[in-house]
Order: sequence, then C-alpha cells, then structure tokens
Amino acid sequence: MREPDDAASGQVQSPDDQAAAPDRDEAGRERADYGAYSLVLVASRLPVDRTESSAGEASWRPSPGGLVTALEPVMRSSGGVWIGWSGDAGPAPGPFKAGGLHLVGIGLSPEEIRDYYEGFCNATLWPLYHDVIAPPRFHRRWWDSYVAVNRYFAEEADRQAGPGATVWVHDYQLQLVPQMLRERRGDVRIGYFTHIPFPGYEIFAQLPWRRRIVEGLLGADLLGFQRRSDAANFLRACRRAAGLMTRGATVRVLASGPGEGGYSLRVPASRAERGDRAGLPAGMREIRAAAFPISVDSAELGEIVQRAEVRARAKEIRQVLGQPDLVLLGVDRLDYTKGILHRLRAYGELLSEGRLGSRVVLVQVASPTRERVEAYRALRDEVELTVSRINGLYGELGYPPIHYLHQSYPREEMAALYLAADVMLVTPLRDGMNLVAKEYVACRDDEAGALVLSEFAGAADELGGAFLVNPHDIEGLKDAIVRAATITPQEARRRMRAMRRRVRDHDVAHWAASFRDMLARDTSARDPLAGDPLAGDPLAGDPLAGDPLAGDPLAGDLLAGDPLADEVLAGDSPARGSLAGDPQNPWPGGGSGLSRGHLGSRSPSSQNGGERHGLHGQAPQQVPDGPRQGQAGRGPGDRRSLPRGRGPGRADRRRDPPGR
Ligand code: GDG
Repeated sequence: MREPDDAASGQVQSPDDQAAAPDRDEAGRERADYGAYSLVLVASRLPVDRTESSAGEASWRPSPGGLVTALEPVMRSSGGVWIGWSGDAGPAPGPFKAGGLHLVGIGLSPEEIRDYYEGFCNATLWPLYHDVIAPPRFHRRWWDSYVAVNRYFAEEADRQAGPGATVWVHDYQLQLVPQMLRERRGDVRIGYFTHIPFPGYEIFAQLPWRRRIVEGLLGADLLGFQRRSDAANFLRACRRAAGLMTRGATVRVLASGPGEGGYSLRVPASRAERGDRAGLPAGMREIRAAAFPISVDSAELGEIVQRAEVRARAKEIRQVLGQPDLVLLGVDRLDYTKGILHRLRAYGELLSEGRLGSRVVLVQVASPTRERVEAYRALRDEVELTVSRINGLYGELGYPPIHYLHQSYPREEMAALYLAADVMLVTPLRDGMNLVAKEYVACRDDEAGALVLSEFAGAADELGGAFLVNPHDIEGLKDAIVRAATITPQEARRRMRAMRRRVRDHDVAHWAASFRDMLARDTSARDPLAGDPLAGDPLAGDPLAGDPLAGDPLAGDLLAGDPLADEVLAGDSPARGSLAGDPQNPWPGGGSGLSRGHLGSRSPSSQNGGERHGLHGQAPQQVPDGPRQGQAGRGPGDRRSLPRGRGPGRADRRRDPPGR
C-alpha cells in the first residue's frame, strides 16, 4: 500500500482496518493494490494553482471559485485526499501537500487543455447546462478528449481509494468518472455532486453523447444536485435518454459483477430482476438523485467581519467612493451566465431616469476567468464597452458611477465590500446556486443591506428575504433595485434576519454532512425512503420551504407525473445489453426621488476585533504552502485591497483563470 506523504492529517485506514480486510477482494485484487485514503475527493481542479517565478521556481497559490470555496473547509476538517488538475499544461505533479491538504495532481497536455477543458467542458457542457445562453459547440474530438481525461481521474481515484472508501466526485467536468470507477471497484461508495444546473431534457437532448453521460453518472450511488428541479431533470434524462424507469428519486440498474467485463450497467429485463418496493435483488444497484443546496462557511465569514480592520476597511471603502448615499455591489466571475450585462443595462437606465438619486455608485468586481475561451473574451469586451459608455454618459469629474474591477481580491477585502454595500446585485441568467448571495448574507451581521437575487439562481429557493427578479425583465429588475434601495431599516432587518438564519443553519458543513450521511446509507436493504422524491433533500421539512418567497418558481415537481416517462426517443434506441427501455415495466413513471431611511446613516455597528489581520499595506505574498485558513483567494494575482484613492491601480491579473 502506498503511504500518503503525511498520514497524520489525512483520514487513512488504521492498521486495525487493514488487518480486518481480506487479502484479496472478490475481483482477486490484492490489498496492496489499494490506496490509503478512506475519503477521496475528485474535482476538475486542485484548490491551488501552480505558479512559476521568473527564476523558474514553482509554488502554489489558492485558486478561487465556488467549488473551492465550498470544499476547502470540508476537506480541511475531514482529511482525505483531493485529486485534481493543477491548471497548467505539463506532467502530473503527483502527490504533494499544500496548506495542510493532501493533493494529487493530474497532468494535462496542451491538446487536452484545448479539447477537454476549454472545448468540451467550457464550450460544450457549460453553455448547454446553463440553458444555452451561449450556443454550445459539439466536436467529436473534444468528446474523445473528455473520455480520455475522465479516465485519468477515475484511474487516480482507484489508486488512492482504500478498501470500502468513499469517493466524492465533483461537477460536470467529470461525469464519466463514477461509472469508470465503478467498473474497476465494486467496494467503494461513490457520490457525485453537480455544482451547476442540470438542464431540462429538451436542452440536454441536444448533446450527441447524452446516453453516455447518463450512464457515466449512474456509476454513483448518490447523485446530488443544487435544486430539486435539477434532480428532476436528471431523472427525466434517465427515462428519456437511457430508457430507464425511475421510481420517485431512485433508479435501478443491474450491475454485472467482475469477470463479466466489470461492473457495467444493464437495464433490468424483467420484474423479478428489478425487484419491488420490498427489496433490492442481488446484483442490482439503486441510485438516488436528490437536492443538496450548497452553502458557505458562515461561521468563518462571521469571524472575518468581526475583525476591527475589516469593519474599518468597509467604512474606508465608502469614503474612497466619495461617501455616496447608495452603494450597489456586484461580485462575479466574468462569465456570461452571471447576467452582468443585464445588470449594467438596468443600472444605466436607472441613472438616466434619475430614480436612484445623484449620489449612487455601483462597484462591480468581475474576476478574470477562462480568458482563453472566445465567448469570454467577447463578453469582457462588451462589459467594458458598456461600463465606459455609462461612465462617459453619467459620470462627472471625480465621479464614475461604476467602479469596475477586473481583478481578484483576498477574502477579507471581499467581506469589507459586502459590509460596505447597501444593495447586493446577484442577477445570473442561470446559476447552480451562487455563493456570493449567501456570502453577502453571512457577512451582514448588522442585519442591514438588501439582496436583489435572480430567480434563476439556486439560492432563490432558500433566500426568501431577497428581492427576487427575472433578469431578462429589465423593467422588473429596475423596480426591484429601487425597492431594495428604498426599504426602511426595519424591513431590511426583517428580511436579512430570515436569510441569515437560513445561511447559518444550512452552512457548508451541513451541506457536506447531509450529502455524506445519505451516501453512507446502505440502500441494498429495503429502504423506507425509496420512492420519496424528497428523501435526502435538506429542504424537506424546512419551515422556509413552504414560504412562497422561498419556493422555486421554476422547479419541476418530482411528484408530477411525466406522461413521456416511458418513452424512448425515436432514433435513440439503446443497444441490446446496455441500458434499454422496458415497456413492460410496471413502475409508475415520473417520480417521476429617493427616500432611503437607512442610507447615509449606515456604519458598521461593531468595532470589536478578533485577531488583527493586515488588510492593506502588505505586499502581495506567494503562498508556498498553499492556502491558509481564511485566506482562500489570496495570492500574487490578488490585489491586497481596493485602491486608496479613486480609480483602480495596477490590475494584477491572473495568468490562468480561477477555479472554474
Ligand atoms: C459554481 C457554480 C455554485 C469571486 N471573485 C473573487 C472571489 N470569488 C469567489 C466568491 C464565491 C466564488 O468565488 C464564486 O462562487 P459562485 O457560486 O458565485 O460561482 P461559480 O464560481 O460559478 O461556482 C455556482 C458554485 O459552483 C458552488 O457550488 O454556487 O452556481 O456556478 O465564493 O466569493 N473570491 C476572492 N476574490 C475574488 O476576487 N477571494
């Protein structure tokens, strides 16, 4: 057995565990062939990016982005190993330790970065899964690369996983990994979580490899999605693309054992094979799909905003901005899914109509991302043109109505910005969850501030205190911004309090624990929850879930019958012996002039500080040992803080896109 480089902080098998395990497994594999970790996380990217100094010295810096923000605290507290790509072309860095995390790097060639990462992940799946906001491109060469790279990840997961380990695969870049791993390992529990939406079938059906994707995912035991509607969309894809029957939130497939070509999937051919509610016949696997809305580390953010220097910095930001009456804030990766242009358009019109008064400022942080993908370059041009137009039309000397920052900042600076903003604008056209919305809420311990939130973001299901908007409806968006900017402090408090309660009680630790608890559940015995589409859904039984404000206006109801459930699409008839429809299946288909009370008078209520943490005046540092607690996002590419005077200073851009 390979030893991890530092067994102390990883959750490795104890000698007792090892003694108890048989020398060979049912596949005839020797124990020594297994890895050492009982928890293996597989994500497209490592939580750190490799950088090289001019002297050619390599070091690691934290990589921002929603997935890393959410998973880093989870891995830090639970141990285990994180497998991912380092973000650079080159050979695999192999196992190493950074910031207390055990990491194993996957190497990608320049061609694989072009075809797998920039191609199939960013130019096929990303736009397709975000409701084709940009046209997805389908290239067979990209698909081939996707298959090959997914195999590298599956092989590495196999190498690292100890007997009976839990393997947690993340996101759309790795949808084939669950089945590829299952074919090698019958002993591991495999969970998969998708951070982005799972599209409706009419959109998913465009993908030439739709069946392969569904089959790939079904290698997992539990499939987690952000919203119930995403889980429902996936179950529908199982029925339509793969001819499978779903029962509530579950799907059953036959898993042929080793010696028959691995653990490949087969659709049950008869009622006896399939089993009934009472039990799962031998050789059959049951897969569950459910919603697990991801969240943020509320306690950590709460601690950051308690620091005296962060609160002072929030005040200073308002001063730097010229003490406006109203500060609006947007924080996004510069991605076309985030609705930045719609937001700018609404803001420009509000300025022209004078509905926000004359002392209003929008701060838009647009973190660099995927800069080599054409659609992102075009978006950047359009955003920057729009910002210049608005500033040119409505600005004055010393007063730009938009402060546009195409840079990345440390977490402390982000927290200070959240504290300084009266209205947070989160207006994606489609977003799995959107952690920025939750971060804003988690930071507002003064119970002030208002959130304008797109109903197309997963966060809309939970944050009932937000002003929900359809970002395509520019008039509606404008009205919501004006309403958010003019509520009384009492109403702001009432709304913020409800949202803070939600984010505090359902933080990222809660998200990870509910997913892992559900994954650990043995489904081979009769499962009393089978057939319950909400089983495993943390929203079930939640008082907010019944709140009309918290409802998902777009959610497909898992309980709603799907008249097309049994249908296998014409021209999509499955090959014999692989996933095939069964018209005899008896299971029910479908489980299938401004009066702003609190403006101008806001100031951080508490100045009591935790530990001192230099926010500014420090030189950017390299992070030779990866991220430290509370410092995700800091690195040589980060600005230490907003500029002291008006206007941004030197933009210190990332050479490579952040996490996503
Ligand atoms: C995907 C899904 C889902 C951004 N700029 C800076 C910075 N950030 C941090 C934010 C936030 C994260 O990046 C962005 O998270 P989002 O959730 O908004 O978006 P995606 O990156 O698209 O993430 C998304 C998420 O996965 C998790 O499942 O919510 O729907 O698309 O944490 O604060 N952080 C720092 N400096 C920056 O300049 N430090």
